[in-house]
Amino acid sequence: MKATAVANSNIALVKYWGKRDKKLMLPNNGSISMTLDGMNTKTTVEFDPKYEKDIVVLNDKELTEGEEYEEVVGHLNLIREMAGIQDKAKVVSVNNFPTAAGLASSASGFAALSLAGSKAAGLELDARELSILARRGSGSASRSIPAGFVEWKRGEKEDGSDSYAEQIAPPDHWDFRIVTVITSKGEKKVKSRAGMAQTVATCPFYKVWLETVNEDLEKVRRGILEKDFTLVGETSEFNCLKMHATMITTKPSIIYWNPITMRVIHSVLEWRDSGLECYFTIDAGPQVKILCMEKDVEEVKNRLKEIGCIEDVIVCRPGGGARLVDEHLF
Ligand code: 2P0
Repeated sequence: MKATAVANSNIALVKYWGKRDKKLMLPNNGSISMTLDGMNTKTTVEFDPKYEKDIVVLNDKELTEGEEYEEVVGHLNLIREMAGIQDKAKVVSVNNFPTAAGLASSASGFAALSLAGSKAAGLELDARELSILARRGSGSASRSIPAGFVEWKRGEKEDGSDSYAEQIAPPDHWDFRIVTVITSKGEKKVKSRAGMAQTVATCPFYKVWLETVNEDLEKVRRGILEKDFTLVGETSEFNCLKMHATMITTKPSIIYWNPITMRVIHSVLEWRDSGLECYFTIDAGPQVKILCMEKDVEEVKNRLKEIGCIEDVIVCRPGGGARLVDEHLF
């Protein structure tokens, strides 16, 4: 009744922004992402009657209460319900990237917890069922189950059975890279979950987001399959700007960018004008993710050094999907 899984994080090229069902974590729109090689969460889960309550240890720190603890216990409850078991569990989880870096860990975290937890509970879920289970923990986690380039379908059904992520292309399909630029290590003020709910409730432009996102999905999907970097880059950057336009125009306004974020945005635009083809995307935080081809990674890194004030730079290639491993954490 013990299992360990590793899952990589992911970055969206077409963003998930807004829910149609908060309990089932059903999105208002589909999204496309790249699974990130090397940025992962490793999680061991053991169900055993010897545990009197659920024990949760994240990055060497035991949680006993609070939002994060309740979210993990909620997910364990889902797994227990599916497996028809009552035992409490011990969960130990570590990220190999600094959580303080302001990079999403809920995607890799709930993907790893879903795979390790379901296996430890005796369930044998297929990739679709695992993606649906991961989605219940955090929407973007559904996309961390498959490898490479991934699409999470919006789905139509009210029970969410058709809202899961599938691979568009495997990791070795394309030498596309994402260079994450850490502009601030501080905690962000508004979490994605609250930010998207506020956008749906108050942004006058949110309907335009929904009207135009399917076009972006079609272009990015086609661009990935045809390895058309210009199409993927232009569409992803524009999709990111549309999402941020909806964030900025909620009440109260949510502005995730800091002055360094702006400097990197302007730099990418200048570099592109000068012939270095790269694009940017930004999530619910101040970090900038630069999209480029492998051949240009060194040049992008060199130019970033000239900007100064940047905390850190992480280069990722397309990564593998969630997988079980033999070495447990306890
Ligand atoms: C994305 N984000 O597609 C978008 C872009 C943030 C901006 O998915 O409430 O942590 O747990 O489903 O998955 C972050 O949202 O939110 C996210 P919940 P989640 O990557």
